[in-house]
Amino acid sequence: MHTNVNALFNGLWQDYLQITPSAKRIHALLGDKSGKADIVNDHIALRTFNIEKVNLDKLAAHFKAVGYTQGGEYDFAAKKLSALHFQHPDPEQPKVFISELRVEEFSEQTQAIIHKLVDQIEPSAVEADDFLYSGTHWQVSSEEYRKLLEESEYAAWMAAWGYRANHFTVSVNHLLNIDELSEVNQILKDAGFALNTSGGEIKGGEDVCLAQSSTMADKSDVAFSDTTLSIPSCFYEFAQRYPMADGSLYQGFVAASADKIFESTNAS
Ligand code: OOG
Ligand code: NI
Repeated sequence: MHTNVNALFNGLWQDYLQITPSAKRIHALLGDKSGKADIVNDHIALRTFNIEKVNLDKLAAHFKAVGYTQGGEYDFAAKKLSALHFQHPDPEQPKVFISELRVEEFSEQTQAIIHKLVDQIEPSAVEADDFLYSGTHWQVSSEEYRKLLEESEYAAWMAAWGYRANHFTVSVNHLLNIDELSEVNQILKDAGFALNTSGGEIKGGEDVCLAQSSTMADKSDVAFSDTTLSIPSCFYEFAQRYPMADGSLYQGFVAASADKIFESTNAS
């Protein structure tokens, strides 16, 4: 496991860039419009299965090793997901949202495919420095991918992409010359980006102390065991945080909004 938080995030970022070409364009676009070269990352998100070998706790251990502690707990009944967020004592470090699929709630067929994937992971890989940006550790066919897609887009995404950040998030609060998330959305649309409109372009708002929007995921090639397909990879998110009653900015997530953000990896 990494002991340096920057090394961990650099590994995650470099891997994400390889399958998310929009990320560089978005940085250039917002950096330019806001008069600020550096974009501050509000948070990243990671996905996994709740199988002991690779469950949420196993991913979280990599963040705990660099000083993160647990924040809020979130439940997504319809998507059969549980999630936790983690934060660092240094508020300038990104927050981390980790979810896990409740595998036992799916059909026997889906469970069998998922277990077959996880069984192929070398146990020691889970604690390696690069685990959180190591991608897949298994062979999966396009047929199995399609089968998973019928029951859970999340399961299918995991089968195709494995362990990596599924998004980074621009902190709108830190942009210069841009005050509102709606302005960011307009800049993105004017530049031709497709936004996730599930639940509206802006999810949440000042009333829940967090407004969020996201692009629809880029597409990138995945070499399945039988064929190569171009499928949704990763997306970019934009978050504006508002102060709570005590005056400090809300640092958590909002389950109703997150439920829609997950859909950014749906085929559009
Ligand atoms: C995470 C979706 C939730 C947020 O900011 O609410 C999320 C995912 O797609 O894995 O990122
Ligand atoms: Ni997010």
